[in-house]
Amino acid sequence: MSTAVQFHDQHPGEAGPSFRDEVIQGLGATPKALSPKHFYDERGSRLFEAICEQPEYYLTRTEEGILSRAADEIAARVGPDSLMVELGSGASRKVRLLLEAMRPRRYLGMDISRDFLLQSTRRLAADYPWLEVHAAWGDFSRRLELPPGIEGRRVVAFFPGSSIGNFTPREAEAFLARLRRALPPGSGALIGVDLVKDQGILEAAYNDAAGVTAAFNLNLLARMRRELGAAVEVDAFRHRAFFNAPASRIEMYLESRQRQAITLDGQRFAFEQGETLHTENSCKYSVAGFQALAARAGYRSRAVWCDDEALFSVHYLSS
Ligand code: AVJ
Repeated sequence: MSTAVQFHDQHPGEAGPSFRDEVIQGLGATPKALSPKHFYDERGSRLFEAICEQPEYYLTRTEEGILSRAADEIAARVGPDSLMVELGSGASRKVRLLLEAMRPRRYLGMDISRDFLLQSTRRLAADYPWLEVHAAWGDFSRRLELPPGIEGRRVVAFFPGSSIGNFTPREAEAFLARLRRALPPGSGALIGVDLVKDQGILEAAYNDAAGVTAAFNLNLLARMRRELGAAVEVDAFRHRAFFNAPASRIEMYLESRQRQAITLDGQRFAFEQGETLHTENSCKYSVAGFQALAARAGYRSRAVWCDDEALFSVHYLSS
């Protein structure tokens, strides 16, 4: 097998995921809000990797521990000769914990951050010469279909990191139903889901002492300036993250320190002092709550693995 990565554009003919349009729409909305998918330009993807290393951010290391320990069991459920599709593959780090045990035939990484995706999948292909590696650049919230020429009898979608928490429960259910229809019947899904827990632990994970999460959040404004030429005073905003217990989610905001405006394409978006731009929801589930959601989406829950402290869960579902 060559170490070349086969590249696929999921939105051919389009200008790329529409950051500009969505910023104009989101800043014009009441209340102001923007999808967290826009965090992940190259710099944002790197900052996210740094978040994963912070001592307060228990999610990554806990999930990695679960995957390492369950790799053989997961492999037994999925079976050999599979196609593994990773949604939001980022640095393609977690899949490495499964590859030797699972021995899939093909790996397809899907991500919105083009250069980051290419670098990561190239490294993966170099490190696993027996694996056929594909990279699909796109926004999987808009397009989930497998690129042409990639099929597999046994397909498993790998959606780690609790990225599914970025959807509201309603959206997550619709997304899983769409995923089920996009893949051949009998396909599996291996999904990492962060669990509800003590509010202090949750809030610390999104307010790390080193300020990496703050930098990640504020990078959204810097990205507007870099990529769109927006006039925006990044330092005039502050990072906010807290647990909304009734909604069972962490909410992140950029809060304006003063009365000011962001200008983009001749349009002026005014902020009052204290006014916020909502940038992320990160929903937290109980094991049973997530299994019920998956069932509503037409999936059967086949197995679930957790760490000893019940911080995080990994679910194996099949259609
Ligand atoms: C990638 C969506 C799982 O919600 O924990 C980390 C993103 N935001 N710190 C999360 C994130 C702030 C992360 N997910």
